[in-house]
Amino acid sequence: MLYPEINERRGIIDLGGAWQFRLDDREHGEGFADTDFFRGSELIAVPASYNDQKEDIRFRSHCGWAYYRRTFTLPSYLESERRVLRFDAVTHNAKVYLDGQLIAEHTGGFLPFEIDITGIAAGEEHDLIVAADNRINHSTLPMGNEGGTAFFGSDNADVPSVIAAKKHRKPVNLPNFDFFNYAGINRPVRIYTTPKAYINDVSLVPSIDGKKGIIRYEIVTSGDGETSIEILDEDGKKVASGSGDKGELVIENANLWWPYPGKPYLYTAVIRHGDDIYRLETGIRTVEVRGEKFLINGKPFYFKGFGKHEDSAVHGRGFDFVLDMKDISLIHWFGANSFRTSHYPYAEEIYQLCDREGIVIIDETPAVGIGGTSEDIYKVGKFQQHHRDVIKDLIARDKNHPSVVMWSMGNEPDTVSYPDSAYEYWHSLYCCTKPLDPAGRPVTFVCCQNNYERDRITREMDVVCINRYYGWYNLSGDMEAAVYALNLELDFWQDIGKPVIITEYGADTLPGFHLTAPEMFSEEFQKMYYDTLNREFDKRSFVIGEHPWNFADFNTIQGPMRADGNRKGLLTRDRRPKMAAHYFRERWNSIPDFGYKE
Ligand code: BDP
Repeated sequence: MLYPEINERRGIIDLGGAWQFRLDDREHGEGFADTDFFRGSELIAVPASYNDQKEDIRFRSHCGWAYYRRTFTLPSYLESERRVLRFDAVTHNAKVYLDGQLIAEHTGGFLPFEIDITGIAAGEEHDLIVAADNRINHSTLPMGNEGGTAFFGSDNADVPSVIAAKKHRKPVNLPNFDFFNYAGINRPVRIYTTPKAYINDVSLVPSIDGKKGIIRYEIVTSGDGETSIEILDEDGKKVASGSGDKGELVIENANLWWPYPGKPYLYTAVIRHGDDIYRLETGIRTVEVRGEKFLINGKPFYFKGFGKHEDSAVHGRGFDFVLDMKDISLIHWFGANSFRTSHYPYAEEIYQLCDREGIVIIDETPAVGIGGTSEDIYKVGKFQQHHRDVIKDLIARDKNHPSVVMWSMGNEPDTVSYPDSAYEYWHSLYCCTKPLDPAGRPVTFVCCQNNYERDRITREMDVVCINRYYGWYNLSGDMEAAVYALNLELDFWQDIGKPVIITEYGADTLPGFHLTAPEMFSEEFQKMYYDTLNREFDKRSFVIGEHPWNFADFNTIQGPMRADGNRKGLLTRDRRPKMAAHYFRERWNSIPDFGYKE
């Protein structure tokens, strides 16, 4: 799906601002149909999560539908244009009503959906209502822990009074994941226009042949017209062109896209169909897994970076472009080169920034928390088709970004309780993910600390991505034992012969808590923890990346294991460095992006 663009033939109307808003505790009663429904409403900012915008606990603890409403008038000069209403993300499930009619339903809270509204009159006022459902369960991604406990919850005791109280509880969301279940219209809502015959989709697949850059293209259009494509260099000079909806373009002496501090060179593809025009930035670079290496443009790359979150004060998980800009600046400050969109697809704007700033992305689906049941989740869960749809939509959205180098199908599913079911599930998902990407990027999923001998599927991924908490959740505080255990496990992975990225490791740390003898939660411990483990990773040539968990502190559900959220950030939630941030800055600035461990 193409990102909306303003140009000589396309326009955008932004529907952000203060919307009317009401929480509704009823099962989707379509309560808004009653004329009084919005009379008791409040105002809420769009785009943003609704949870932290008000001083009322109901906004944080809400479980169910929330309704948004606004009116808008389409300018009459748009009469002859095709008009599309686009939601970048409504979390998690959405229903959209225009002038009282249900015009769309969408499942999943982190990817865009759009509705052609050319049929509605220009020059007149229209009534738009969006219902957003934040409930999570065994059919949603991320997954809720139906009838169980929240991640790190304590109410799982076999105590009759607790069991009875749980039955009396009013509906609550029990996330089987460790981040706050921020909800609502989290990303922009826009109407964009195109001519009636238009460009629907574009795929650009780069490759390199000696000094030549090659771009294979495919353009999907609707309506009559001539289709063409031109490639412009950074000075606006045409370097290749083609016509028709498919073909191959050759750029002599091509400039390649390199991660920063190399130059992330971007060409602009100018696509035309009939009267329509669309411009897409594109980079020429290749990605390949060979033996124990991950190659970008044929050279072995070392991932220095983070697991992240879209999370900030007040906005929650709402789109925050200033924060994105700041985070990119901090990534450069660290001397890092990459991050994973843990644990869901991020807003499109940050991928565009990464294309320009030369930051490498591992792009993850919202499939987090698959498990948490006493029965086989792959048999009792009803998430399978949705998981496939989400992968398809994620790749369709992000396939053209040079910054995206690998797809992560999910984070920390249960792969050991029922290893055969897990194998069948993830193996078949892997097989159907591969062909969806015209560029054939590597595919992985991220495995939790588990019985790696029993886990049959992690070892089959193109890159083995493992989250490991030796010294924190395991062998807590005992770094000597942690190192011993880590090495036993690394010996196992060495024999597998694939590249391994440590996609998470970390220690909760309270900023300003200092100790002379480093113990858990102190800034000294966090630094010592990382330094100790990094020394071991450095000895292993097949460990091709380190992503500490987490870039910054982030919000979670309340619970006995979380005081004001997850504190494993190298930065505080407001982006101030802890001691370990300075440590990583020094380390990463002395590690090359390419050829480390050669
Ligand atoms: C891992 C999860 C991550 C958590 C982290 C932690 O992938 O989402 O936040 O552990 O516990 O299990 O800090």
